[in-house]
Amino acid sequence: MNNRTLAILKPDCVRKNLIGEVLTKITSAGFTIKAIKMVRLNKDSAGGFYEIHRDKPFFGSLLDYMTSGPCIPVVLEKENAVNDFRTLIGATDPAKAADGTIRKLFADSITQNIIHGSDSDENAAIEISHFFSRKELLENYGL
Ligand code: IDP
Ligand code: MG
Repeated sequence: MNNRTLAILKPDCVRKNLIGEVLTKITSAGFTIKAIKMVRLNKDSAGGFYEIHRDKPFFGSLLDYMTSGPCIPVVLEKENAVNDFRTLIGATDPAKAADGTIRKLFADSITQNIIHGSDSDENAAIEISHFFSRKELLENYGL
């Protein structure tokens, strides 16, 4: 499926009361919200999600951040969803993100950078299943 990606409105996005503004940026850019909920990650689930970064020096602070409060996983649909969404959110480090991107507009630091976006179609499918079971996608969201 090349038309879906997983976004996460990260805990700083929720804390800063930016849920509405960020979702408006996303839908204004042509994405459709297909599934959404608020969840609190624990260290195990956040560690599983970011398994690829386990050996990085920032892994501990990444887990502290991602478990610091509720976050909002969102399944988004659009043609070329993965690449277009990465463009919309901007570079990992907000200081390096292009003008008008979500991270440039709203993020404070390279760790607390407001939002996640999948980096490939394969990872989008894996990441969607991290938050939404097949049964849930079918029964709650008609996906
Ligand atoms: P991405 O979110 O733009 O795909 P990744 O390299 O996959 O960036 O890193 C995952 C998350 O880990 C980032 O969004 C950010 O929250 C955090 N992170 C990445 N690189 C650094 C770093 O160099 N220092 C601190 N935190 C980082
Ligand atoms: Mg990444």
